[in-house]
Amino acid sequence: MTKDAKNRQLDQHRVRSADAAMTTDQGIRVDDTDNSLRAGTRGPTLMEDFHVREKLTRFDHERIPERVVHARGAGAYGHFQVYEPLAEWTAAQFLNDPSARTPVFVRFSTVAGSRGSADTVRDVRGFATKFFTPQGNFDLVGNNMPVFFIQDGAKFPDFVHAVKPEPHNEIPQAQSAHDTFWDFVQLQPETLHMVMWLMSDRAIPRSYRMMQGFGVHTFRFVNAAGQGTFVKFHWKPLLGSHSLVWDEVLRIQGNDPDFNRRDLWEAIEQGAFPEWELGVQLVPEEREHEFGVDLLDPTKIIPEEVVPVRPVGRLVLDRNPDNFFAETEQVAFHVANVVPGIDFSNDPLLQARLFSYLDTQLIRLGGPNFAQLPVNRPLTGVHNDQRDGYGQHLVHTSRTSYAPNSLSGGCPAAGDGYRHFQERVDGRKVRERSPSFADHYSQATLFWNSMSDWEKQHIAEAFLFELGHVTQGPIKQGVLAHLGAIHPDLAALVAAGLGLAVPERTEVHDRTSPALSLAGRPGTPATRKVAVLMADGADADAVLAVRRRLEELGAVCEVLAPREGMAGEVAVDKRLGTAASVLYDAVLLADGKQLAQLGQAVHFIREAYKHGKPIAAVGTGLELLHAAALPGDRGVITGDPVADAFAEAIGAHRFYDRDISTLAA
Ligand code: HDE
Repeated sequence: MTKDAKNRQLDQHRVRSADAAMTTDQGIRVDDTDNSLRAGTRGPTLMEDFHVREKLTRFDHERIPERVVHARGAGAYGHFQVYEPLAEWTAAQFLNDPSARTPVFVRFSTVAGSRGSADTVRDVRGFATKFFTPQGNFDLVGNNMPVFFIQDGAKFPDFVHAVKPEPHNEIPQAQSAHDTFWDFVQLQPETLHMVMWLMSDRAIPRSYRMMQGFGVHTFRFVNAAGQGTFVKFHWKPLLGSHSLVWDEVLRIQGNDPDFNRRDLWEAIEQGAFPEWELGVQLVPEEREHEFGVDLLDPTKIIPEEVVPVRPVGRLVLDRNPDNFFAETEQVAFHVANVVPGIDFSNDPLLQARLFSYLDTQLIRLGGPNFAQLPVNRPLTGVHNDQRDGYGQHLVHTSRTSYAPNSLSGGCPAAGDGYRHFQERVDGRKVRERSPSFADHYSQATLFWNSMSDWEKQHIAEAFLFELGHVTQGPIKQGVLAHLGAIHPDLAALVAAGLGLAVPERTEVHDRTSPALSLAGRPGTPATRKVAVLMADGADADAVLAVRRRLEELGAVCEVLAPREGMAGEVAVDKRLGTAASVLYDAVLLADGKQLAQLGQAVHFIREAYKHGKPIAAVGTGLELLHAAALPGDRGVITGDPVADAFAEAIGAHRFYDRDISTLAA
């Protein structure tokens, strides 16, 4: 791996004490760390035991406040490279030099859960990128959905309080399926478009590596001539956008609460570096009002079919952090970290964020010097007259800490420094929303209209699950009334499941935006996990031939057998009882003689089938397939040659159109 500047900078801070003799924090060698100093072997412990006191004090102070939102996350280093200079729109240096690799740190996260909550909950995912550019740090602090729940940052504490565990009993953890969230939704209909995304499979991504990212707000590019262009940022994963299914999610939470974190970690360790393409939607200032929505309203998109997403660069994540706390926990993103050439819009949600992130870092990281932490340090060096504070690591040697000064040169402000876009602002001070923010339904309808049949079914089922956990009838009724205004079909499906009256039919538009659907997205078997079910009697040659082909295409195969060790001549990776079908993307059945008798193996296959996963059988694996008595054969590959058809099916991800109504598994 190439050592970029950020790596070199971090190298200076890495501490590897494995072989060194133990010392206290003061550097004094420790003779014994297992026994405290006491008066006699059975006597009281002595205050003068400075080593044990220090050790316990340090332990007592290990925790810092978790993030108020996005507490649960996973990060990685990598680099970004622009394809072509974007000088026409932005002066940002890292967006104008195709030969430069800009180091990045990315942190993915869920929003609602605590730091130790499960990864695969129904939630929005954070997708925050810190670019260490030659002009300082640029943070693109986005999500995996292109809109947000509220239009004004003033509502953020209310929204977060509503979705978080309820205050009296702190239940439920990392779930929106409870009264306070849905109460907020029914009373605050600006949430509805985002709620449609949240009820869709976008909220349960298969992998951080397989989800889109969005800057959400409209930002502004500014070119060297000071000319502004509105811009919306998009990340598109090269592995395609894919999701889990809800029943699977519930089971993964028990089997592997670290499912997404582990997936990212393992892919990078195995050299399968995840990649995204950065895209921009560009809107010249004079076209601002052409789209029927207000570009400052963060609950709206500009459909890609209206303003295409122009691919501008590539992000690669190629290195795991060395220390979770030092890097992933202490990374401090801030929407206001922008470089010359990138500026804000007046989106009232974005404007509130400009205050909140700095404020939160002060309490979370214990004072104003958090930018000195290795993961946060810009590559440019920092020169100013800001001084002191908790945790000051720098030894400023100059006699002066003010500007201007005549004693030591000071730090003159540079003429070519960051210049805010000179937008003309003129208005009365009001606490009012613009009437152009008033429509809360038409894009929720657009989202519903754009879904395939199976996506619609998943959305309706998600509403049923969520509202099924709401205890107050009027809240369900309130939500249902809104669903009626989004689409009568959706309202009818949900009303039927809840046993409630269908709201009166309203007229809705029939526009679509095909880019919103996850259906039919091209896929690849690369990095997909395939469970190979084997036992002693399997035809090893047939299995290995398929396995070889899948691995050539980048898939990861794990051999599962009734016990660890060897299955015939093939090494076993895991005991069947330790694994679960929900942790794999596809199943290859390689033995039927022993496994067909094993309930665990039969359950494994039936569950994989229920979750739409490709299944292939070779040799006596056909007997196992037979024993599983699946109700259909969509995505079940048995004919010869198996390998390529299986690989294609894995790339297609899931067979959502299977009839699973008779499967109890
Ligand atoms: Fe955040 N958000 N947010 N947010 N947000 C935080 O900052 C906040 C919003 C997002 O991996 C906090 O360091 C306000 C939108 C991500 O470290 C906090 C408002 C979007 C992350 C905060 C919003 C985001 C955060 C918590 C409404 C998508 C995790 C800890 C005005 C575009 C970054 C922290 C990481 C984190 C405030 C709305 C994305 C409290 C006040 C919209 C990805 O400052």
